[in-house]
Amino acid sequence: MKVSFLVAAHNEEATIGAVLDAIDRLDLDRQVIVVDDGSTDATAAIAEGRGATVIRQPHRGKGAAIRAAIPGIEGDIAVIQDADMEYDPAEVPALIEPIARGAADVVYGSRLSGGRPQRAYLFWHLVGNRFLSLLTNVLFNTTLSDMETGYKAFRTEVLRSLDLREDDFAIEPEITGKVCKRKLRIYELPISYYGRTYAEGKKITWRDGFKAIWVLLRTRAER
Ligand SMILES: Nc1nc2c(ncn2[C@@H]2O[C@H](COP(=O)(O)OP(=O)(O)O)[C@@H](O)[C@H]2O)c(=O)[nH]1
Ligand SMILES: [Mg+2]
Repeated sequence: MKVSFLVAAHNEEATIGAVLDAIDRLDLDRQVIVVDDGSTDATAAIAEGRGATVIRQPHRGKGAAIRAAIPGIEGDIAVIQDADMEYDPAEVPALIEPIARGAADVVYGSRLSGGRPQRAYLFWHLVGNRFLSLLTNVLFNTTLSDMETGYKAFRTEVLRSLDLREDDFAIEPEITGKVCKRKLRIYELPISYYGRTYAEGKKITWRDGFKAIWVLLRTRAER
């Protein structure tokens, strides 16, 4: 089975090389698609130097970047991989295992189910992530612990069929709402989280949290 890594990257020159090197160390048949939208640093050049397929586009956000990667997927399984080393590629083989085995359509790597190293920080992010997961569970009658996680793996056909529209971080609630609505087999398993601070380049903000509420409600209400 081939695995396609979809890497949205905006000004991640400090970490993109380490992320791609970590993917390189995996014993997996794989493809790496980096979407650099409007970085003003060496992100794209570093990714090209590592042999990744690089798509460049004007700055629109993580959602636009993930969507731009989808048409080029060659793998049977697609994994969203952040470019910032908050999520360790060494955990991807475990993440995709339920899909490879045919048990799951979608697997979420959870930072909030315990059992793996988690950086202790950003109290209001934890509250926000718990709240958004609770809202997801109430709206869609499911039991996810971390709907905002950056580690989401899919059977490629499933990802292709989601008809994603969001350009920014709202892609996370849009994906979650749509996979829940489709009654797909969703699994989650614990992953590590090497969280970074805003000073280290984190980009998601409280505004994205409020927008996530709206996108979950809207997705629930759509036909
Ligand atoms: N291409 C692209 N990637 C982005 C953009 N904003 C964030 N990303 C990437 O999305 C990933 C997650 O961003 P981050 O700020 O760490 O958010 P968090 O991990 O959800 O808190 C990282 O790989 C970022 O480089 C963007 O505007 N364009
Ligand atoms: Mg991050």
